[in-house]
Amino acid sequence: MKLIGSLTSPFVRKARVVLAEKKIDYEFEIDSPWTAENQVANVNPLGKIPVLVLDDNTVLFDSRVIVEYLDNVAPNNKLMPGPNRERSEVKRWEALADGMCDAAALVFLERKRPVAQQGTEWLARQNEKIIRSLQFMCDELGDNTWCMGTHFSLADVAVGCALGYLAFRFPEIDWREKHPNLARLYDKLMRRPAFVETIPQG
Ligand SMILES: N[C@@H](CCC(=O)N[C@@H](CS)C(=O)NCC(=O)O)C(=O)O
Repeated sequence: MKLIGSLTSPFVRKARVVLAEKKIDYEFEIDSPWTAENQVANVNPLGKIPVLVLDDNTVLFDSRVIVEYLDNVAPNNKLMPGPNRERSEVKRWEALADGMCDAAALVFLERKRPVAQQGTEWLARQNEKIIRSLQFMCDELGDNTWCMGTHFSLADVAVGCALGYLAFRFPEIDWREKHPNLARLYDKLMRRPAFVETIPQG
């Protein structure tokens, strides 16, 4: 199978971390919808990454669909629990982490526009989503070892990718200082090869 994506996207990182945690071989094709002459829209009409191309050329997107597929394609190192209630909790963590990344990516893009054209209220609205999400993550994690308690899961992968993206693009948001338990979680994740090998760069 082939994964299409960039070295900076937190959604692509989530898919790459899951591929590594599950020890699944894949080809990584670097492409980004923000580069000239990119081919992303040829495989995903939404023009977004990541995209997973299966061996029979079936195309999967978005990242949540991809990681759920990957978790089920190999029985080892399960990242999503079977029971409905726990599974929904993991998916809620993932929705929260992804939603925080959506807001952060919107801020990043808006800030690239000329200052006079930037929507101040709209930027503040996105920033509030980020700040609230961090607080929610902090409260829910508490003193637990992992997001779901004692078991490492997709929730930790998603949260780790979101925190890593903030650290990469928004060093001024000091979530480490404000939320030491999130820093502890991220540091623990950064001891895993899957996270070390996918640190955002570019
Ligand atoms: N919900 C999607 C979000 C993917 C996404 O927004 N990817 C960004 C890169 S970080 C992208 O491709 N943006 C291009 C665009 O919005 O046109 C997923 O989880 O895969």
